Amino acid sequence: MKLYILNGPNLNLLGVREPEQYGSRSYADLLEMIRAHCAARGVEAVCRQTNHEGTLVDWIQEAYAERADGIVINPGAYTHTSVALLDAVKATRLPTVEVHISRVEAREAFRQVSYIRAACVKTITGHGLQGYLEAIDFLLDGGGEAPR
Ligand code: CA2
Repeated sequence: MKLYILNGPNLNLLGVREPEQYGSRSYADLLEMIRAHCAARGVEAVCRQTNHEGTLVDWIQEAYAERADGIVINPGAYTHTSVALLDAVKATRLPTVEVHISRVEAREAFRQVSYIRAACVKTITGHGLQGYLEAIDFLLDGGGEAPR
């Protein structure tokens, strides 16, 4: 199996600031956690981070073209603004899990809106970096039926 693990804007800054919100571990730590977990579970993980909305759209389309089995995505602030990401996930019909490190539902009103959520099979919020591993397990353990 092959999963795409996509991260949006500023997530490369993890551990640099706002530890009360996002913890003290770095993006490199996150990559290492995902690498170890996927190796243990025997799944290939393609991990990417970008600050650009269109690049996330390109990678969602790439996951489809490469016949990936699912996507784990933390779209960062594009969660709250991007119809393009919603359309991309809808179009590919790949089972997609939305992950947020913080508990977005307990933060500012604008963070409680998620456009991409309507196309996702699951949303995990507030579980820190562990949330990515839970999303991977969900997809691997049969939760990956595409919505429709
Ligand atoms: O909780 C999450 O995972 C978020 O997707 C993170 C985004 C935020 O815009 C979403 O509302 C919720 C922001 C990531 C920014 O990460 C930083 C890390 C260190 C220092 C500053 C920002």
